[in-house]
Amino acid sequence: MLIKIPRNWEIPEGEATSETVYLNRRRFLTSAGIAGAYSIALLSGCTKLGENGPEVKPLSEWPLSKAEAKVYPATRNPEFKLDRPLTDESVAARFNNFYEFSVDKDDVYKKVEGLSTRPWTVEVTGLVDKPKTFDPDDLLRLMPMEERLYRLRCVEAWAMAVPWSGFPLKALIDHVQPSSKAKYVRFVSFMLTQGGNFFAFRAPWPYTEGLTMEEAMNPLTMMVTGIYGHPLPKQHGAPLRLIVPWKYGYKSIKSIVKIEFVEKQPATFWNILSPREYDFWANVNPNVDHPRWSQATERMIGTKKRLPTLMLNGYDPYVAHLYPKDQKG
Ligand SMILES: Nc1nc2c(c(=O)[nH]1)N[C@H]1C(S)=C(S)[C@@H](COP(=O)(O)O)O[C@H]1N2
Ligand SMILES: [Mo]
Repeated sequence: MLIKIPRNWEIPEGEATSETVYLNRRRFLTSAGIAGAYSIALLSGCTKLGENGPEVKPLSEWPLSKAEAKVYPATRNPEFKLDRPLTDESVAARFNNFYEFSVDKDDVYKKVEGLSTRPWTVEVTGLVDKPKTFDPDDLLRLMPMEERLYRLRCVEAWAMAVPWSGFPLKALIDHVQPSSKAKYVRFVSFMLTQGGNFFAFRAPWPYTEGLTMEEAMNPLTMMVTGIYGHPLPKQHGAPLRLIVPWKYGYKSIKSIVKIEFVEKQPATFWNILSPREYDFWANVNPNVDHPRWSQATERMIGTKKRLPTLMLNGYDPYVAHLYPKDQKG
């Protein structure tokens, strides 16, 4: 029997605080999007996919390119220790924010299949002396690859802890030699025409993000090509994404095609959509609530556990000096 279930009922506890509630209530969902969202709600209401649902193909079963076979698994950097258990690979793989594909989280891993991640190019350009376009496999050969255990905190008050493989963004920045005029770095994801098979909602696509030069050069800031000792699967942002562990997850842009060095603070995806809710800084701060929910605690996905939110997601020894007090959140 088909019953119209209010969408919030099937959102797991802790995820009723959706980044997209704003969008759902306002003008951004296309009428097709609304119909689509309702049928997805009904389906998942019955079969309960997602976070605790059927397995995905384990990463160890995916084929590797020659360059990938040489670097995975990358050596773990012992400096980055966790205060909590790692999230299971299959839990993280079935609970994703990737709005190019879906406004839900539990079906992203299926919807990304149509995205073609090979061949792929990453253009590094703008105010740099040596602009260059990279094949992601070249980066594996050129860059100092390592593994780090990081916490990732979404602005929606859920969190995970995973091993990322990649290299410090600084290593890439050194390679292209920015001019002294460069004050910000702008990151751009692929255009929807390149594989977005579900036009989730009208928005300022492609997804874009930005950091100050100082944030980009901080040793914590990583360009990520892998997870759990294997190349990134598409739902986590293959072939190359950003990870900025002290900021809310929306800064950690996936499937990057362009990195541009610019003079002015760039416009960014969520900040354009809802500046009051998603600021440019997005620094994790338990004391600054989102206008629609508290940020004091977070739920570890795959568990019912809530943990206290850590200032700057627990990375304040590395980055607190970057911010005046009032800019932390
Ligand atoms: N291109 C792109 N990047 C993105 C997003 C997105 O919708 N599109 N969502 C962001 C958000 S809100 C979060 S919380 C993280 C989630 O990363 P994960 O699915 O690998 O856990 O990706 C970020 N990067
Ligand atoms: Mo997020």
